Amino acid sequence: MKSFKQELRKQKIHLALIINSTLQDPNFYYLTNVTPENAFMLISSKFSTKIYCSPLESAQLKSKSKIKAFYNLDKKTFEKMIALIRKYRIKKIGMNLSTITVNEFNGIKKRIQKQVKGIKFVDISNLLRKTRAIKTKQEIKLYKKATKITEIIWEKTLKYIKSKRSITEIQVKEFMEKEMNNLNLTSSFPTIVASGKNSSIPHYVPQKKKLSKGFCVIDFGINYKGYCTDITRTIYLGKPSQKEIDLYKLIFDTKNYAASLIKPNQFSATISKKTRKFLGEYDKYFTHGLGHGIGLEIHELPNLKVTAKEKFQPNMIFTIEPGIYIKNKLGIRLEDDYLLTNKSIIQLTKAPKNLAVINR
Ligand SMILES: [Mn+2]
Repeated sequence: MKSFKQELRKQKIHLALIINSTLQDPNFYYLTNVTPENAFMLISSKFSTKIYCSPLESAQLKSKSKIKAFYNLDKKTFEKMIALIRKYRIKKIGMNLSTITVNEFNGIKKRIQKQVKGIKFVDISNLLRKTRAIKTKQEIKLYKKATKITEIIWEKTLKYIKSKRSITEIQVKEFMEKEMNNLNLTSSFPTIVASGKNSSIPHYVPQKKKLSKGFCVIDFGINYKGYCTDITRTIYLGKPSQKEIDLYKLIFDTKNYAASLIKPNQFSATISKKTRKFLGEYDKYFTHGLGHGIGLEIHELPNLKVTAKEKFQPNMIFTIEPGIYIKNKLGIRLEDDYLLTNKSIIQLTKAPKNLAVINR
């Protein structure tokens, strides 16, 4: 909240209007620690933050939130907001245009502009994204725990696959999600289990189909107290050739190489370009970005790709996930979660150096 307000001041935005309505804005939770279903929040450097939501929700939410000014969302709310806008001479309102429908935005804008002549609206989606990209101490602590749990789930999954003579992709996915549920957690996105030729499809949807011989790519993450983890492990069923072992090693080394380059103030695009060079002739089989920030959403800033504009900054948490995909043949991807401090890069999860081989 503090750094968000600072940014608002810098950009001379007198009021931010954060709304949970048809679409939920993750920034509502980020700024308040609660997620009312239907609510809006007024944030300004000129007065203390106010939340308007249903009285059915407010009593319970108030005890969980740092914000104590909860008001009923009713017919009078709009008039109250107009009164505040007038009282504090607000000229510019910031709204997150990434999490509001076009109709809702146009409706609000029209209603306010009718009452307050000349008032301007600006999009603050990027400002919010930039604020969220820099994690707080509390968020970092939470991520250390979340990534540990993610690795424990992976270890259990590997044991489970080893223990079964024959098993389907869906069964692996279901096992993982059951393990998450046992811990009162959910997956941060649909778990990917792609075996054999299917491993060459980066966003493959697991099928009721027995794990075939060859590489098997498993990409998953958990949602821990609102925060997403995201890791990928590649294992091998059967007996890998030396060439296949070498390809796994190439991806492992590529991930380490990328991590070794990342330092505060480095351009993200430069890291991606250098890493692609490292892959040499296999660059053409690396068909997606190098990684992405993680947080309340599974894809946040920074973007790790050749077209990214941003620089790395201390306290960013992101994934590095090189992969190669050879159509109808094989796919290999390794993905770990990293924290950049002002001194060094800390690997929060650790993909194994040696390819895990399951005899079949
Ligand atoms: Mn990812």
